[in-house]
Amino acid sequence: MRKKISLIGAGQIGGTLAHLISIKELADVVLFDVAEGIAKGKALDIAQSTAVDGNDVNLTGTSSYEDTKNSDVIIITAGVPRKPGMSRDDLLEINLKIIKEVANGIKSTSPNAFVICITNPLDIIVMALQKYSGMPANKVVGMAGILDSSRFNYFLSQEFNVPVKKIKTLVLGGHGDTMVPMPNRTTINGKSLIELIKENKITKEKLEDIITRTRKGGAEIIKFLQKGSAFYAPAASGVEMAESYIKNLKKTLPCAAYLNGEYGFNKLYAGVPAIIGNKGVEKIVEIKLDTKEKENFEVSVKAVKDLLKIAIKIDPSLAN
Ligand code: TXD
Repeated sequence: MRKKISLIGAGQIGGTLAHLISIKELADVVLFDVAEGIAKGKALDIAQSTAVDGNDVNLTGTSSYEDTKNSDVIIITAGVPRKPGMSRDDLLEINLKIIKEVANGIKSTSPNAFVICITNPLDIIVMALQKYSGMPANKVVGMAGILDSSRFNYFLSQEFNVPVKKIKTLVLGGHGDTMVPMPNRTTINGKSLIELIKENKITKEKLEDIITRTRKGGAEIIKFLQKGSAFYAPAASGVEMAESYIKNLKKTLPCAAYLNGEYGFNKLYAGVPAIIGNKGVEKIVEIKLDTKEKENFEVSVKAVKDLLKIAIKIDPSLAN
């Protein structure tokens, strides 16, 4: 029987997710949105595109959680993006409310689903989603690391004029300005960036510029678009996680996962490499960090903890 993926939020990322999933014939898709017409309209449009390509999947749109029942995977993009004049705290407050509603909608209808959260501010929203839903922490993850790593990869491929496939990158930490791109773990044609600096193939300054551009990768796109934020690469990243789960590929993917002692942190979500297979997050891969990497990772986790404090002020139940 074909798998079922429900997409909570049928906006820019939700629509693109639906399209990619149908092209890959990964699963039947239910597009859910409070704006029912958007969900139904996009589902119908993409369903018609399957007839061009001959792809064998069903797509439906809905605003009823009943229709998402028994999903194998749920990908959440429901939320409000930041508008001019809005503070990050305003966004946090609104999206916390939305995520609570979503958690209530999915926990009884799809208790066994693998849940991928994309809504920002990512690390806190995924933590809140796990708490509100009470679903097992290994089945609730956040998407950010694949996107951040792919941005780092792409910028390096442009700089070195090397195909993206020949580059391996890793970005750890929270999804924000403090994310931690890892030059020590990055290789181009098998050679580490550190070696390439020694060989004068790239200067330290240029590499710093690329790291800064990676950290601000989302903002660069928002500035171009004027309205809304990136959606193609975020959707592709979400699909990679869903595919690894559905096909039990056991890929090691950087994602916001629940830490229970790993990396020295407890009961908190942060961006780390995790093996995703048909049991969800099957293992968190603990790579040995050098002093500088550890320091940067701790700064990033501290930013997540600070935002969590604000979230707890908004909703004290998140403290438990
Ligand atoms: O790396 C990452 N994690 C991210 C995250 C990268 C890019 C964007 N990221 C965040 O994803 C972004 O800041 C937003 O919080 C989400 C979704 O981004 P998208 O671009 O898809 O936003 P849209 O187009 O505004 O779509 C959001 C949809 C919209 O159709 C609303 O009607 C719907 O969410 N919405 C809801 N759906 C269901 N239930 C409720 N309560 C609800 N409220 C709004």
